[in-house]
Amino acid sequence: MAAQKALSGKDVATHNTRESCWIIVHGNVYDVTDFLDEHPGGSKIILKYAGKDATAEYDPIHPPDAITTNLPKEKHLGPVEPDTVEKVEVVITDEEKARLERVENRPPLDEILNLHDFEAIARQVMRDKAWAYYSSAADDEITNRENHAAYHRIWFRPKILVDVTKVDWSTTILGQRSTMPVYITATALGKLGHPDGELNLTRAAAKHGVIQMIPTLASCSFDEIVDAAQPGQVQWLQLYVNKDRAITKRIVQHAEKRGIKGLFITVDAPQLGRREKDMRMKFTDEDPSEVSKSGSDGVDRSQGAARAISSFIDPGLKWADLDWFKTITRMPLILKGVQRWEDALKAYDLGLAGVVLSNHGGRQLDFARSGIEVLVEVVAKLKEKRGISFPNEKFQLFVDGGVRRATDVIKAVALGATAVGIGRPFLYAFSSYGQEGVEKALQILHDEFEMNMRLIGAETIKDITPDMVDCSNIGSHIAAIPEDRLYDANYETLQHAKLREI
Ligand code: FMN
Repeated sequence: MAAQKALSGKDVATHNTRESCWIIVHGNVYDVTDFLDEHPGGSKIILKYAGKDATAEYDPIHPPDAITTNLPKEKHLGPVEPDTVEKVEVVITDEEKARLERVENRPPLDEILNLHDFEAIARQVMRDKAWAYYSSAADDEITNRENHAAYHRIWFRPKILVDVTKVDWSTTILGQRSTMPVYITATALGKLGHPDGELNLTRAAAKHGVIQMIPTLASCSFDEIVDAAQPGQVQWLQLYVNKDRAITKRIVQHAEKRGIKGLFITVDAPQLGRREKDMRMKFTDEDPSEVSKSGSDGVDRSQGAARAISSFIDPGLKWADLDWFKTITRMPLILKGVQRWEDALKAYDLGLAGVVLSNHGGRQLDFARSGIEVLVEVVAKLKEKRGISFPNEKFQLFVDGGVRRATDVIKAVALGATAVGIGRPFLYAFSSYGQEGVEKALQILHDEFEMNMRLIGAETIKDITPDMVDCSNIGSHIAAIPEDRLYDANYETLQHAKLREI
């Protein structure tokens, strides 16, 4: 096929209206006129770049192939002559100048002592939109805070006079080795926090021998993330199930072909939660009259980055669909977002490989219980109903939400979890310090493991047993506990609606 003749930037610039709207992304021109009202993020943001190069705005929110896969072939107009494209003028506001100054003043990584520190720095150095998306949770954010607080209702019963000269906290998860019972869970839109996005996690995970769960809604493409892995590095895929099952099948089978070792199907998000910090950011950023418009697909554009990118998720997904997954893949199937023992039991009976007891980091149903609380009831009920004990190789229990210390992980392991997922702390680590930040976060966890394994009297992960914790208060939501000052100081209070500035 003959190479397409490149268009000139001048020509592209004339298509700058709602009636004829062309944009440039990664050196190629696209006619998005008919797509304006379909765009999950609304038409206004595209129109801002009509006739111009939109790459810088496009990159953090979309996988690189989003535009080529979503736009019909005839709307791909070909390459643009690079020298003829007018540079989009970037206006650096006073606010942005102040933020860049704060970035310069970050403390060196040596001074970061715990995972809370990353959050404190990230809050000051991240762009407001990114901070709002990462930190936000549903409604009053009660579950978000409870996720962490629940760990305060579990206390240790350490063993003494155990030879802990050598301690080893490595483990096996879904048949794969990991240097610790922790994995990097799936979190969408990595490029909002750092230009390398999810690749920061892939590279740091390789260095530290931990597993990364790749999100469906990553900002880097799935293949880019897999390509960045070292030979033998273990990765899983988090799946949002598309209404179009052919797309889902393609994603799943491609993942299996690329060597993915586990498929985590998210089941707690038939609709994305209302995350008000994220939503309020959208309102302050754009003209409210524009963003509240619905597209022809009926998707509400007013609800922040999260809602904007998730309209494809199938709210009709049900138990009966799980048999279909077994026919299209041989990867271990795990449900992510189980919140009651009855559903864990169903998953076990269906022969799945495990469940993640999770409420999506408090971003979905507010007043959902913490994963660690649900773990205690799941372990008890599956023992009672099916006579199985945990940890269990055939049916593995995972927990995520609010885990910030190795002691939190040890509590979950003692109660029967194979491993725990950590989300936000790694996002904050790379948003503040890139890949090195994530490496440091993992090193901190290793250091905390070493000390705490010794202090509770466990040489290996197998030696961490239920008798080492007192969780008799786990179901009590009124127990008085000392304040967790670091965590609380990081917590940003929700804002009320404000009058417009005059
Ligand atoms: N879970 C998913 O199943 N799919 C996602 O795309 C996804 N994106 C997330 C994006 C952000 C910014 C955050 C904070 C969480 C996201 N989660 C997603 C939920 C996480 O996988 C995990 O359940 C949660 O972050 C754990 O809580 P933690 O952040 O307190 O560690």
